Order: sequence, then C-alpha cells, then structure tokens
Amino acid sequence: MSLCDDARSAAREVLSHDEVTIVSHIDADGIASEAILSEALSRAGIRPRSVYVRQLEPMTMRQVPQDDTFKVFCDLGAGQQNLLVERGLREDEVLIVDHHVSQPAERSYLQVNCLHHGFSKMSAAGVAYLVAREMDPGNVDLSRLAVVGNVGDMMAREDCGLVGPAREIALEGAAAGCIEVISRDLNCYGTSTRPLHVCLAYNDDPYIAGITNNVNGALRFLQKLGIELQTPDKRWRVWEELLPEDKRLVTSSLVQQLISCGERADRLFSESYLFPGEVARTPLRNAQEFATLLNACGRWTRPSVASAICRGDRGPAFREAEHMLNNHRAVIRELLEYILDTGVEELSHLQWIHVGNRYPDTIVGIGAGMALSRLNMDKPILVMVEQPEDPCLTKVSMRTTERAVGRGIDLQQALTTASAEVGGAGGGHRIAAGAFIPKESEEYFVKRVNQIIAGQLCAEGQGHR
Ligand SMILES: [Mn+2]
Repeated sequence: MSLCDDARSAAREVLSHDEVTIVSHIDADGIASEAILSEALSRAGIRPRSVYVRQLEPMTMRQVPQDDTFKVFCDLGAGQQNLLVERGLREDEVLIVDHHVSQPAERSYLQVNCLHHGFSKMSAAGVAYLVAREMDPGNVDLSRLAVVGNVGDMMAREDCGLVGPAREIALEGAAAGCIEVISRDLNCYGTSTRPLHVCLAYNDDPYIAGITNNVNGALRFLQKLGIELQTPDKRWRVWEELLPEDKRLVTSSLVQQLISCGERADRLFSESYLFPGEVARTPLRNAQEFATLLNACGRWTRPSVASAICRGDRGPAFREAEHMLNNHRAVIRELLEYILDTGVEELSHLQWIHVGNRYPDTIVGIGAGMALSRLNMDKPILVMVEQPEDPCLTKVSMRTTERAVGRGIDLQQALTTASAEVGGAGGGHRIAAGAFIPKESEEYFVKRVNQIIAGQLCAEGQGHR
C-alpha cells in the first residue's frame, strides 16, 4: 500500500459519515491541516466541527466531544493512540492524519502517516491534502494550504526548499496556477512585506557580516548598488517587487560579501512558494509569512480565526489576524529586549536565561532565536519560562545556528536525553528544540545540557558522529 492508497482509503471512510469532528493541533501545520479537511468535507456536503488542542494529553482529551461523530485527529494522534483507546474510541470511529512517530496501541486505528512510507520531510497538512485530493480532484487549490503547513513545520528549512511528496504537492499547485514556485529565490523571511533592507538585516541564515542585525548597514549596502529602493511615493520596496535584474544584482553582491568573509554562499538561496492570487505586500502572499500569521492566531488562542483565513475569509478574520500578528511581534520584540537587557548566563558550551512568568511560553522559542543572533552565536541559547497552567513545570526552548549544527550540535538529542533524566520530555530538531522539565530540576538540567553539547562537539572533533 502506498501513501496515496492510504489516503484513498481514508477519504472513502471519512466521506461515509454524516457528522465529523476534527481534532487538530494549534500551530500553523495543525490549523492548515484542519482547514484543508474541513473545506474538503464542506465541499462534499458534510459540515465538520473542529476542536484545537495544544497537545493531545489526558487533560486535553476532555475537549474531544463524547458523541457519535466520526473523529479525525490531525497533526496529532499517532503518538497518543493509547489515549484514544483509554477514551474508549472504537476503530470504526477514528481516522488519524499525522506525520509524527506512531505509538503502537491495542487497537489499530485507520491512519495516514507519511512516516510509515519513509517520508520524513512532509507535515500533516501535506498528508491532509493527499486525503482531500482523494475526496475530490477539484480540491487541488488546497495545495496552497499544504505548502503553508509544510513550510510552517520547517520542512523546507534544511534543504532550502521542500523535497519529496511535499514538493510534488507544490508543483501540483503550480500546474493548477494557484502556487508560484520560485527556485533560487532569496532565502530570507519577509520578502513580501518587509522593506528590503529590514528583511536582509533580520535574516541570520546565512549570517552576513555588516548586514545581519544591522539595518543601517543593510541599507548602505543596497544604496551602493544603485537600485531604486523606494517607490516614487517614497514607500520602501519589498524584495518581491524588485525587477529581476535588480534581484540578480543584490544576490550576486551578497554572494561576494559572504565569500569575502570566508563564508559559504549556498544557504543564501532557497526555493520559495508564492500565492499569486493574494494581494501583494500582505503576509498571505507567501508560504512563510502565511504560516507566521497562522501561528500568531494559534499562539493567541484564536485558531478558528486562522482557519477562516485559510478557507478564504479576507474580511473580519483577516483584520483580526493582522492585529494579532502585530501584537505577536510587539511581545516578541519585548521579550528580545528583556533577554538582551537582562543578559544571559554563560556556561562553557551554552548561554541561558530564565524569563520567569513574564512571557507566554508559546513565543519564547522565537524570542530565543532572535536573541541568539545578537549574542554569541557560537553557543546555543537556552531559555526557560514558567508554565502558566502548572508553575511546577518549566518550559525550555533552545536555538542554535546552521553553522553550529554543522559542527555536530544536535539540540533535539541534547534536550531529549537531559529531560528524560529528570522525568520530563523533549523533542524538536537539531537547530531548534524544546522540553518540559520539573521546576526543581532546572539547575541540574542546564548543567547537564551543557555537558551533552560539550560531548557532541568533542565527538565531532574526533571525526565520528
Ligand atoms: Mn505538524
């Protein structure tokens, strides 16, 4: 059975029910998955009800309605099948659409999971799209949301573009005219909404001396190239609206800048995914910024607003989301300033700070990433924050750079190992990871993570991974 066969069986099953509840995750990928499935079901004449949870655990299981509706779990469920069993859910009333590692349980629920077919670089929204496409080939327009979910879950980050079936979905959307796939585009966040010099200055992958974290430096760099940075009415241009020859001039000069500093230039380029049907200079215009908009709504616990936008609302929901996005950015900026003003504690192989209960735990990872580029980039940053629902629990977020990952640092491994030792849990990626730990073990934990990272660098130095 191929992934498409699994998607076809799932489509057939879900379409045979009159009432469906979708249980999804509250981040960009979860919201995009939910929107894909609820739109596809609505088009098929089934009106689904949606529930969003931060994660599926015994406490949040209570949000799943106890009724006769068919339950679709997306972007979660694979790893929590024992909870579904405990809840008494039968095999004929559940579908799991996921991309996380499956936990075996005593019941074998119907599941579509790209991991089961060896595809690790695809998110739940990609899987949800395959199901929607099996429901009706006319759902090809939903490929846009699949791309947003994939990009939101960082599936394009490592390879500077989507790969495998996730990329095929993007190409399918491009063939249908709803996605523009641009190869070797500038690998920079904010190409649709940020003035170009700001866009360049805020980017730190790759780190470009004199430009990264230096808005004035970036502006001077662009001015020297002699391109029109402002429109006749004095509005700053965004990357997307530059002329092709100006784009080439900027990228070739950036390549020179990188090479003259002895840096590699390959991460300067990535494939990007634009939505030509959206209004120019809005965050809806490209997959990365669209995903941030969804995450902002999710983090301020308004996922249904984000879902409405995914399904086409460009009126009240979009205005509300823009407001949340601004607020989201303001709070992240505040957190960034707090970290820089307070200062971090440096250990031999990491730097850390505890922000107490000042900031929502949902944004500390982003704040940590931004702070890192203003601090010692050679040492990963670790930020701890109190859990609002449970002060005995501490949330930990870590960020490092591509360069550090290249030297052997693996934050996912470090946090998973150290948190398991103190009875917590962790996960994520090499470059960005998180964990929950008991408050009383904070001090030991930080030292232990430092030690593990030291070991990773040491192992790499000896030439074996
Ligand atoms: Mn996901």
